[in-house]
This record gives sequence, C-alpha cells and structure tokens, in this order.
Amino acid sequence: RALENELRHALNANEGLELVYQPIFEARTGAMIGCEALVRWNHPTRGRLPPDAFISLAEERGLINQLGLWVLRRAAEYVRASDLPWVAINVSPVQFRDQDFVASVLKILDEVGLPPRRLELEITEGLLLQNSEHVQQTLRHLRASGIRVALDDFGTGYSSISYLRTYGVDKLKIDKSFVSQLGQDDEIDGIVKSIIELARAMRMKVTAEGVETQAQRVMLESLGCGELQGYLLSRPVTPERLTELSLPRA
Ligand code: G
Ligand code: G
Ligand code: MN
Ligand code: NA
Repeated sequence: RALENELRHALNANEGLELVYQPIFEARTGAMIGCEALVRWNHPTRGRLPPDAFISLAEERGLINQLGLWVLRRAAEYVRASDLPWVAINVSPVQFRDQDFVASVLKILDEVGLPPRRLELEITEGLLLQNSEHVQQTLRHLRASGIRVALDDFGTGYSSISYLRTYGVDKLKIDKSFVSQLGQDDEIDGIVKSIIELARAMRMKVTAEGVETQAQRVMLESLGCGELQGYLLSRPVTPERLTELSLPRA
C-alpha cells in the first residue's frame, strides 16, 4: 500500500523515475543501431529499485498505463534529440490491451515529434496466446502506422509458428537463457540456429539478447544473427553516457 502511493506520487510529480538505455548493435558492421529503454525507480528510502520490484504492482493497481506512457514519452524525447536511429521500449501486456493504447502512443509520438519508424515496442509471447481479435487489431494498427513490434524473450513462451503468422511481428529477440548456453550444448546451438532461420524465412529481424562472451558473439555472427545486445557490448547506461557512446568516432 505504501509502495503503491509512493509510485503514484513518483508518477504524478515526475520524481524519482528514470530511464537507462542499453545499446543494440548491428552484428555485420558493429554499428550501434538502436537502444532499449529500461526503467528504474530511485525510491526515497529504499534506493534504486529494478522494474521487477514495481512493474507488477503497477499492473495490479491500475498504474501501468500511466507508467508505460511516461516511459514512452521520456524515451521518445531522448531518441529524437539523439543520433540513434531508434529506441525500443518494453510494453506490459496489460497496457497493450488497453482500448486507448494505440491512440495514446500515436499522440505522444506526434507531440514529441518522433517519426513512428524510430520506435520499437517489445511485447511478450503471452500476449499472442489469447487469440484475441483486439490484440490482432492493435498489432496491425501499430505496424500500419510504421511502429515496429518485437517479440521479447523469444523462446521462453509458447508462441507457435502459426501464432507468428497470424499476428505478424517485425523482430524476434532471442531470450538470454538460450544465448548464455551457446557453444555448450548442441541442442541449444540448434535451437538458436533455428530461430535465426525462422526469422529469415518469415522476413523478421532477429536480435540476440544477453550476449556476454566473445565466443557467443562469434557464434551468433556466424549463424547470421542480425543484431546483438548484451553486457559484452554494453551494459544499460545513463542517457548522457549513451549520447557519448553514440557519437561518431573521430
Ligand atoms: O532492466 P532489467 O533487467 O532490470 O529489467 C527487468 C525486467 O523489467 C525485464 O523483463 C524488462 O523487460 C522489464 N522492464 C524494464 N523496463 C520496463 C518498462 O519500462 N516497462 C515494462 N513494462 N517493463 C520493463
Ligand atoms: O525482458 P527483457 O529482455 O526486456 O530484459 C532486459 C534485461 O536484461 C535488462 O534489465 C538488462 O539489464 C538485462 N540484460 C541486458 N544484457 C544482459 C546480459 O548480457 N546479461 C544478463 N544477465 N542480463 C542482461
Ligand atoms: Mn526487453
Ligand atoms: Na528480453
């Protein structure tokens, strides 16, 4: 209850919430091509809280729409003023199902002046399982507007190829639990290879998340994975730091 009120206050007063950004790289060139925004909460007494400590609370107490739209506005403002091509944000399934979701997103992009092609929304497989006409419509509407949709943590949920065909997404993000075992287990290697081939066959982009070692990187590159993200390349950083990192090398 206390935490709920504190979160409400943080949102209303625009106080204590902040975003860090983790860069995403094109495997072929090593260029930084985008970034993922990750929310943090500097709680007045408990210190810096990770999203796992307050996202589900926000979902349960009806605060997730406000929180999600705050994240979108802040990330859109940041990337508009930066040289980075695009920013990805994580969208809670609760927020995604809101009737006003698409309209709210488009309104914020318009107010901020960020072209829709510079925004990517990360959703999770769970959303696709409900065979919902509304979710399908929302996806179609977003993508017709030029916003890209990525399936986060891919491989950990239950989405089937038929769901992928029905719903249509632009990108698969291979879950870090697979990436972390690459090169240690033939079965995992085969699964990752298959995901990359599936993405190619269905004309989707593919990102490997949680890349922590040079061996994983080399292997992903040889498998033809298009994009890489992970501690090996960069941890999530403050917006100031990301701006420095994204400046063209002299
Ligand atoms: O950044 P970190 O590893 O702590 O993220 C933990 C989890 O919180 C991840 O599943 C991530 O997708 C989620 N997360 C991070 N930022 C946001 C956000 O702005 N909104 C939502 N809904 N989830 C987020
Ligand atoms: O669920 P989602 O993929 O949005 O989660 C993103 C989270 O993964 C972020 O909180 C980020 O801190 C974390 N993360 C990013 N790169 C790595 C990595 O290389 N290794 C590990 N273990 N976690 C990572
Ligand atoms: Mn994510
Ligand atoms: Na993920």
